[in-house]
Amino acid sequence: MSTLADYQHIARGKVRDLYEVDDELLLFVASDRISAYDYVLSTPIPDKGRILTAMSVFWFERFQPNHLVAHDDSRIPAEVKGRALLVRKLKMIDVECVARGYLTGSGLKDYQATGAVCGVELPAGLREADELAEPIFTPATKAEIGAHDENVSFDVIVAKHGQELAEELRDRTVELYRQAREYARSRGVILADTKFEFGHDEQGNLVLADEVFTPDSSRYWPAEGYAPGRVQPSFDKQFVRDWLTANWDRQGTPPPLPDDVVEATRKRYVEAYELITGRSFADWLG
Ligand code: PZK
Repeated sequence: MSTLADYQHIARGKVRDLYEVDDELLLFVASDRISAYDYVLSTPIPDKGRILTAMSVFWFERFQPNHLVAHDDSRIPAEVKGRALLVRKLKMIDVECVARGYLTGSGLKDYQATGAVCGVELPAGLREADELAEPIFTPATKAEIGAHDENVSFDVIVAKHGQELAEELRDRTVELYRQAREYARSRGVILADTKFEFGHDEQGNLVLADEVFTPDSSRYWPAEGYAPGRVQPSFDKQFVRDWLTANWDRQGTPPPLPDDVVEATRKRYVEAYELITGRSFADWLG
């Protein structure tokens, strides 16, 4: 058996942490923390870390090669079992690889300002949440803590990483997105966009890393009620957003969430997991 204190903490994200296990392996740990309106809320959502981990595992099983080594293993400390992944240490490529099939968020903002997203020209007249004729690659570069990732054109990725790798990142990103979107659609969910990180292994293979197709790395919308021209409800966070909109003036830090909002949101994450994977969350080893 192992304990988290055995491992050196090497990185902290908004809602997840990374530890070093040995020369070859890292421990990727998802917390129950939730972010909304750019804040990490003071109230955790019970089981969120386990649900997103289970969802990532479901998708990793479908897309190779990836960094996942094990999720049920004696090297995973008991205190994080079910919400931690043992992953292969990679040489990470510092590009946020985003695919978009629908126009929203920073993509919509850039389109409204310039008619293009990351250098990809789009037809005139598109509205919030419109589906694009073809999914597009809209890379971003990691910002300083507290700032938003910066959308950049494909040419910026070419300049930094060369034509061959840039094309490989683009093609892998768009193909992964196409496949997952088609699958999600068959389950009644719109996968609007998604973000990946890739790295190289010792043999030089381009390997999928980070978390994949979780609601923290992707926008999921219920297909029922989809209506372009307005902001779509988030599959997972809508109760939180609605409550914060009604109960917080967006000055200072957000207030703690009431129990009913926490419970409804937890239920939404379980529903998303079960709907998308066809698996029961009760069967996920905790
Ligand atoms: C790695 N991050 C981002 C993720 C955090 C930060 N397989 C890998 N090999 C080497 N490095 C990374 C990975 C992965 N995945 C990922 N930073 C480094 C990150 C989770 C929590 F704090």
